Amino acid sequence: MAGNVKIVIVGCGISGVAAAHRLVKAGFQNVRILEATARSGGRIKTGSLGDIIIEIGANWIHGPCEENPVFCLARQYGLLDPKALTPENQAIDVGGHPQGLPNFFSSSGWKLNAEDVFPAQEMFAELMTECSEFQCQKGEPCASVGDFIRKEVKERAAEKWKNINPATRCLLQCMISNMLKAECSINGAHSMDEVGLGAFGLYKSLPGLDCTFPGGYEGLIKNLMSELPDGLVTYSHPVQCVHWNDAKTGNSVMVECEDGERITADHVIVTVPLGYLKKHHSTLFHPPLPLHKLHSVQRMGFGTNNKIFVEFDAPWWDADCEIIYLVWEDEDVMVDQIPDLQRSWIKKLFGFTVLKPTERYGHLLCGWIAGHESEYMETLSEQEVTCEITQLIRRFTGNPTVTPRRVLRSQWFQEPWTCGSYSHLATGCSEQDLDNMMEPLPPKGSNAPPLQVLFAGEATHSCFFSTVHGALLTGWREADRLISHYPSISPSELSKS
Ligand code: 6YU
Repeated sequence: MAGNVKIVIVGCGISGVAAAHRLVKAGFQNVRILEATARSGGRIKTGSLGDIIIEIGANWIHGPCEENPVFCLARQYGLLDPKALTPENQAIDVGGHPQGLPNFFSSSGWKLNAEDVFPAQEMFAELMTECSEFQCQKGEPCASVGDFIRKEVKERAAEKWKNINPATRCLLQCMISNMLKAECSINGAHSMDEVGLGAFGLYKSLPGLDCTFPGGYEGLIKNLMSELPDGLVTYSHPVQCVHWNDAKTGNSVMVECEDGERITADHVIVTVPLGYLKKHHSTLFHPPLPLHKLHSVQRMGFGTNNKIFVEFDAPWWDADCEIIYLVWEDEDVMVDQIPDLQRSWIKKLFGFTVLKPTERYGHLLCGWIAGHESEYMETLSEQEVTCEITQLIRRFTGNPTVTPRRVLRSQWFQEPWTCGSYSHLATGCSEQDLDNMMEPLPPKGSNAPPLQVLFAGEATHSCFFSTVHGALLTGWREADRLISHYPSISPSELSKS
């Protein structure tokens, strides 16, 4: 029975691979993935800088613990360093925010004392926790996280920082701007003014100190793919339109590819990124998406977060430093948007993470830049980006001769099959939008054959959106939806896999 059911999966990122893996294991033999690019992995993309392995896309396993399926698979495939496997590592709970020993540099070329900026960090952390709690309380006081942070810092600083001298208070507000920019990178948003306060708490972090894949994140994809039948994926085969609810094709769905090929299937699982969906929904589905689903696609946020790798011959940061923050001393207004994009886009880069261990990575930093400033950066030549980065570092270190050896940046906004980095819940979003995102077509209440088109991908997970584990779980979710739709698959057929 399962062998006769034809399933097409659009997209070979982790959600598409996970769906195929689950279906094949359950005995479905007629599964095919159509992928627009020449590779699998999507936003999991491992690259290199000389001999050094770097991640162009997803970086960490967020919350590596028993509940995290990416951690469990990576452990099973032997892809992690021993430290990440320890119970101590799995028990550390950082609430999904950047950790690590920091260095702070200011735009006038001074290294700042951590104690001097600590009151700003402490207040910001307290406010971020409060932001996550509105979901339970309802009746949030502002529409966006950015508005709430600014309003609360102004009020609380008047009381809490009243004995701090004006120059230091000004610096603390500049530090708040820096942390807002860091949040833009974490949330994949242009500005925290665009991230909804009421729905902010829907995102759930898992315990465990974030860890990386020493041999590259793509090792996860390669291992999963090695357990799939050869030829299951057709590469460089973009899907142009999914025809559903078409009386002419009976109960089937018809997938029209860019090269003109037409493939009929009983079910199609669409895993394209939300950025792509926002741009192409009107041509990707025929008939168009139902209005409630379309409005959720439009309401949900999908922004850009890029990396700029910068390699040096020698470090200018402390030996134990894990994260470098760049604090602009003219930003006491607590903003995360740069008005003069063309001249000052680099101000959006909030800082660098230091790649460790040094024996593996040398003196390599990863800079983080989100938003429209990041999208503008993508339009510049590598030489222009290198020049800006060099000037930035010379300014913040006060060292006019420090020169990067190599620079390499990601360009996720220009990636035609992704159109950005990952999703967030924008202002006006609620739990209902995530429910709408994952709802199959035809929608509930229709008399048409059910489960014609199913939706997976990070932007369809109710609490782990924007992550690899979220995306993987949505692939499994949609595979399970189909598996339970065919209860006649006998246990013996299941055990054959
Ligand atoms: C994580 C991390 N990480 C950094 C950067 C990026 C992302 N993420 P895919 O896009 O993979 O697959 C779809 C496929 O469809 C693709 O191959 C297309 O080519 C194809 N396609 C499109 N159109 C098609 C068509 N028409 N026909 C055929 N095929 C088509 N996640 O866990 N750890 O460190 C990071 C990071 C720079 C860009 C990340 C990270 C996000 C993940 O990469 C991403 O979710 C999944 O890979 C998506 O898989 P997929 O299958 O859905 O799509 C408090 C709070 C705040 C909330 N946020 C906190 C979490 C922060 C998230 N962290 C991100 C940080 C980094 C650094």
